Amino acid sequence: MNRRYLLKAFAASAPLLASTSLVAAPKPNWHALAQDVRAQMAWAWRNYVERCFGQDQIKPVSGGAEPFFFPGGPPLGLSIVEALDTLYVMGLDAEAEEGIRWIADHLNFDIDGELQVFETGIRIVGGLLSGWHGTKEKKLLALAKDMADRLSPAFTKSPTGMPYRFVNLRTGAVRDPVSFPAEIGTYIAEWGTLSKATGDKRYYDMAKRATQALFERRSKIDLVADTINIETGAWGSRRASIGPPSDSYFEYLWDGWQLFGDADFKRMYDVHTAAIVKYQAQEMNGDLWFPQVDFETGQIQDHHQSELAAFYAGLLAQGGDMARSKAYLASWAKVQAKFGVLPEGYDYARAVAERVTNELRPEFVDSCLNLFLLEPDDRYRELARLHYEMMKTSSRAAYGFTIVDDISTTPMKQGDLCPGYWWSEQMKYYWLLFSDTDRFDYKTNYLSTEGNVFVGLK
Ligand code: DMJ
Repeated sequence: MNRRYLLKAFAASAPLLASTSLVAAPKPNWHALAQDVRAQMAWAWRNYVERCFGQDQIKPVSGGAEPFFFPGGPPLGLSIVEALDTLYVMGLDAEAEEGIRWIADHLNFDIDGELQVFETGIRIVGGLLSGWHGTKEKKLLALAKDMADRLSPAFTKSPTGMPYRFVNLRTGAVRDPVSFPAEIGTYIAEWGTLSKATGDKRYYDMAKRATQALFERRSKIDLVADTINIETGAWGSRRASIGPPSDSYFEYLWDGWQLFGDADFKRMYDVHTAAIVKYQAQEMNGDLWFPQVDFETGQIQDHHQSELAAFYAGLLAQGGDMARSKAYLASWAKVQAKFGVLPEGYDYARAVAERVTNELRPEFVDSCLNLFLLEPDDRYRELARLHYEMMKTSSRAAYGFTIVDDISTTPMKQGDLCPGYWWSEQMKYYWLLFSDTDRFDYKTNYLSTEGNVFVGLK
């Protein structure tokens, strides 16, 4: 499928969400599409195994590898850990088995090196937990616990309970007290699941305390700024944003409620959401956006919208605000229609891409899936189908799928990296949207911010 055709298809798709009636279009064969997604996953996996099995990330253009955690140090098989539950839910059992074998034989966290607590939590602890949930392989749970234990000093050594950003896996030495909401409040799903699995409540309490410590420091208008010193509690910026580096903090407030029924999380979610809707929601040219605002006055600072913020459409839906959820997804659908591939950054006031890269991002499809799970409507599948077809056009390379360095050129200029989350996120989202697989419970489920399934694999 060529780019011009896809752009036309995108343009036709944008009003779909806004209109109440569906445009009569030939109905795609969703199950055939799902098989295509599965085949692409199997192909990419084989390339990864043959080229750089065990390395953190493949470079799909050159066939090389790129570390994620320790430049020059040991890899942690990040792509394997991220892929596990995706392989499982797709029924790629031999591949999942291959991954588990590598993990059992090679993964050892007794390393004299420091890791970023947030990324390690959502990717490694989360990936191992979802792999364990799917396969019941005990070694995966043991490794998840081992890693969470090694990350714990970041929380326990902090005077406020908000974690330091880095910790040495062997010595427990901590570093960097200047942190961000996502790096402080994105633990309850992984740490809480670990508490449930091990019967040790310490993990849950640690994650909850960190979240509450941040929430308690919110401004009088119930917003948080995006930088804070975790030792002193002093804010380091005035910028409130639903995008990075705050994004998944809001997501995990809802998740603490959804996964564990903890009303404290629901209250925190409600308080922040009311403030975000009041001070940040902005309608412009018939679209809905969420600008950055001053966290104490609510005054708009800029109209930049990070692609990563597209997850918020799904979160609004989960929280029950279907109208704003659909409006926000429709705003992003229009940007897709305009560019084909979403740019990393978009200024909605000027209608220009401020950052023309695309880091092979999953957030838009994440929202399509979250809406589809609540309201199984082919419109969400259709938006995801366009996203998928365009990914194949712009990102497919010799040995897998890659980031795009410039979406504004024809053809788009490819980079050379498949980020770890690609294995855990969009491939799984496409599959779940198109396949109706019986390995997934479409009614009762939970997917983390990294797309890791902690509830719902069958
Ligand atoms: C993922 O690592 C997670 O979704 C995280 O919360 C932010 N986004 C990246 C992928 O874009």
